[in-house]
Amino acid sequence: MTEEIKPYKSGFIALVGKPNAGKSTLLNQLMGQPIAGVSFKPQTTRRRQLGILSTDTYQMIFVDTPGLNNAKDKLSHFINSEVTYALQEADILVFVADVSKAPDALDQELAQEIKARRGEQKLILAMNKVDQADSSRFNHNKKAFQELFPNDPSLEISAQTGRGVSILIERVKEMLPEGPQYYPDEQITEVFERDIAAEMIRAAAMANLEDELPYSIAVDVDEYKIRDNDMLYIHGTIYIEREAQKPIVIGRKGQMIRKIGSDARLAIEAMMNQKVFLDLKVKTQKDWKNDSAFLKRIGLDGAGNNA
Ligand SMILES: Nc1nc2c(ncn2[C@@H]2O[C@H](COP(=O)(O)OP(=O)(O)OP(=O)(O)O)[C@@H](O)[C@H]2O)c(=O)[nH]1
Ligand SMILES: [Mg+2]
Repeated sequence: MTEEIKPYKSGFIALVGKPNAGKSTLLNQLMGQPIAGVSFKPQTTRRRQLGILSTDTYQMIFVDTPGLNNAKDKLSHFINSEVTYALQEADILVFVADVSKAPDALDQELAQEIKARRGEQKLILAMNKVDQADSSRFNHNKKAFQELFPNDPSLEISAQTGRGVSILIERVKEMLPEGPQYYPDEQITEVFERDIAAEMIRAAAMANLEDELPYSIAVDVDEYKIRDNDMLYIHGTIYIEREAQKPIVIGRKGQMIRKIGSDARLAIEAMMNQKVFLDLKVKTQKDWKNDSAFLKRIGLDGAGNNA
């Protein structure tokens, strides 16, 4: 008797949705470990990042994307092109919705855009943050989101607690097309650890700084190495747009930069499972959001080329 051999399945699954919906939190939950920067402020993610889940029978390549925005600078142009690229490449779309709030104009715009561009792609509506929403509002919001995607399956999840996430994986598995194993078993992302460290420093800065300042920040890791004592030594530079922003990032007697540094260090230590020494500096880079050479240097230019 011959045993039936099931074909290997694989595919790209884009996590899309409004800024702050919980896409990166979901990516970390799907992977069972933190690989993407998360903060409570919108627009934390600026570029695409893969989370690769491999088994003997399938490989799911989740693509975390930045939330779309409508600003006009070169950085925003890059961010939006990252989303477009992920949408084009994906076999399956997971629309992450924050159901603690009703869908707004941006949700509708995104839903329209997806409807217009989507060909054969399957879609799952992942109604996120169900741990948070109170039940009466939640039912109302849930229905409103389902009306945006009337013909697609939906499910409730909490990216934070993990509720519903294994069901999401099951659904994705059913939808996954036959395909090759694109990445080796042990590879979990395509981004270098030092780039993830930079994202975690930026997420910590975003979480600690108020108002619009977080959007003026870029982070570059200029040194990343293991020292003799087995300590990971990281030197990062926080770039701001204007000199006047410097004292805010540094804070009174350096309090702010120390807090950012210690939050970021804890996040990187959790990711790397290793002791980290983190040294941070603050520099001004005038109007960097429109400076092509600078954007290229820190990896925020050239959509589609950095996979
Ligand atoms: N209560 C609750 N909070 C959540 C959940 N998922 C995400 N959050 C929080 O929502 C905020 C935004 O999460 P992110 O994962 O950074 O959101 P994102 O969609 O990646 O945001 P951008 O990168 O800005 O597009 C963070 O404060 C998360 O802790 C959830 O299931 N429940
Ligand atoms: Mg994100």
